[in-house]
Amino acid sequence: MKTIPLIAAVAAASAFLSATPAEAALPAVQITRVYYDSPGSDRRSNASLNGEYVVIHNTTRRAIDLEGWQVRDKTGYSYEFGPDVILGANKKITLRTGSGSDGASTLHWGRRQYVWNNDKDTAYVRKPDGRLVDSCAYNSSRYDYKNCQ
Ligand SMILES: [Ca+2]
Ligand SMILES: [Ca+2]
Repeated sequence: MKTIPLIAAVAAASAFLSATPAEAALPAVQITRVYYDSPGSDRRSNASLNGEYVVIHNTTRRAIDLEGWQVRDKTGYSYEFGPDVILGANKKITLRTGSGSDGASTLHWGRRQYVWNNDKDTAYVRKPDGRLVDSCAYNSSRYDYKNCQ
């Protein structure tokens, strides 16, 4: 019977998929928040620029090397992670728009202008080869931030 191997393969595949139904659909590295309207008046002070940020979460159980990965907005402004940026297992990193000291959980884009529009925009995370890892779109000026996923 030639159909038996095929049936066995389908059964094995569905058993694999049902093992992690929720996780399978979500990217390993996720944008979990875009804080796009920083607190107070937008006067472009460094503190105000740093009140704008995105949070990126490594949802996996292994560390991920982010070197060369990029964060972009809808317009195409882009931030590239430098060398030695390792996002640990189940760790989050915050990318702030302004300048400051980078650390294990906070990085700075170094911009003098806002990047995340106060009404609508989309944050993207891409691998060095351009492959899309995750995106987070928002379209409301009623709120100051969007939680994604
Ligand atoms: Ca504001
Ligand atoms: Ca923008």
